[in-house]
Amino acid sequence: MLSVLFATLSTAAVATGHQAPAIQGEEEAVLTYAPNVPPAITRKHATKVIVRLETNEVVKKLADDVEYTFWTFGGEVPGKFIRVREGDLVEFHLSNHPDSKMPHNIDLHAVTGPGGGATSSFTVPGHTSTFSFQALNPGLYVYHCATAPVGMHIANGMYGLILVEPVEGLPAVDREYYVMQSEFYTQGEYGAPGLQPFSMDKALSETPDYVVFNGSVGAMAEDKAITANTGETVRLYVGNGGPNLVSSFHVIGEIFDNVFTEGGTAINHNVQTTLVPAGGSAIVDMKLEVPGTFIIVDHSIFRAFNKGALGMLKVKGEENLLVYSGKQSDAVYLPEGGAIQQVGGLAPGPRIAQNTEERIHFGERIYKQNCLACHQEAGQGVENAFPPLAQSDYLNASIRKSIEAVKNGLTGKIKVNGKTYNGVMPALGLSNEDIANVLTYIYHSWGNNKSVVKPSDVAAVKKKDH
Ligand code: HEC
Ligand SMILES: [Cu+2]
Repeated sequence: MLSVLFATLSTAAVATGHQAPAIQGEEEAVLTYAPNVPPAITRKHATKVIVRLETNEVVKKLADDVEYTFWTFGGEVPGKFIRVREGDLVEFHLSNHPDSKMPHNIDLHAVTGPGGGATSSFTVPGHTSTFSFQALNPGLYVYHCATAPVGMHIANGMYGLILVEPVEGLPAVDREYYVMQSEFYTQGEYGAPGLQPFSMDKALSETPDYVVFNGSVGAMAEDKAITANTGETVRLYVGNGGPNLVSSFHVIGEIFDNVFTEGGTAINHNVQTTLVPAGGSAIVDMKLEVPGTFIIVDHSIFRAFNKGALGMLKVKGEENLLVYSGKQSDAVYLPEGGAIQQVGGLAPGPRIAQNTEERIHFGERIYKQNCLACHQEAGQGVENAFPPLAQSDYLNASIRKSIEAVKNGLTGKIKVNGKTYNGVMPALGLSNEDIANVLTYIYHSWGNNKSVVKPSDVAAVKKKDH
């Protein structure tokens, strides 16, 4: 009787495929920047894989003459590619560079566990967090930062891919590449030169100025195109960081022989365009029969020719006139150049609070979007890193000093409720109206003194040039 029960139990465990295999040895993960992919895994057992990833905030090129302050996993967008095997125990070390202004964390969709690792990996600047997980399910998974305001961390570039190879491996191919789509929301229109700040308004209305592959316009085009030879099979690990748009992923002039739909186990064949959800993936294989330049696009086509979602696969080799005899020309596919045209009038300004109640209400939203990540949900702060706003003697002593902190940022030693802080609070570039609202909200929360701050009070405090 007992043995029957045992037999049933162990069959059930095998059937789910989720029982923990024995872990043998350990190794350091090889991580790569797009469009490169770490080498295929050849070992036949599960091991402990140590992954070390650093978050840092860097100014880089978004398009010709356009720069952006990217928040990154590893200094580039997308973040480094991670490759492990089903059953591996992943020991994850997330370090946040001391120069970062923001705390960051990581939610890996390959993790089975609350938040995908987010809470366990919350890391303030100059710290390292460690957590472990077992890669139970094979597939291609997105990872991203999930620190509030989550949308902003993702919009600024915090995403990448982790491949969990199935135990039996993936079908062999000749070349593999890493392609990740995402959007950027800038205050200027597409192509407006200079360092472009993030636009929360455009992010909320899901109207990006840029839709790109691998972090910037042209990152995978012309001399940076991915390459192959005729007769080879190429595999693309395709991810979509979003934050908002779904990608209609397509390679002009090719047909995907295999698509691991949504990065999972089911394989579809002979696919022209595959949907890649925001926060999702696909693996596509194609055999290359003829030479030429194959244009990689999001087939929501204005994004390709007017917002940057255009890459190239350059294939070298002998013509195969049986497969394709026509006169080839890239010209018809080349970007139609230029910036997108100006349509419509100016965006309406932010809503103006008419009374204290509205000020508190609007201010709560500003708090959640801009302050919560550091000062926390109930204004309690983070020990030794971010001072409390709840019952803060610093805050309650002087409206002017609080305005100064938010308007101009704050550095150097300050004392809050008897404890010394010596951190950096960034100037967040909020309008006078928003600063008045957020401070009024804070003064009316968590036992503070219920002061009301007006936009005219904020205007009266001098703005520092940075
Ligand atoms: C990136 C983290 C970060 C963000 C985001 C942030 N702060 Fe701060 N804040 C700090 C740090 C660090 C200090 C202490 C600076 C120092 O040591 O000089 C601080 C200090 C303050 C102080 C004065 C000290 C106190 O506790 O009373 C106020 C007021 C304040 N912040 C309000 C805000 C408001 C309002 C927002 C959102 C609009 C905000 N902060 C966003 C990190 C942050
Ligand atoms: Cu982040």
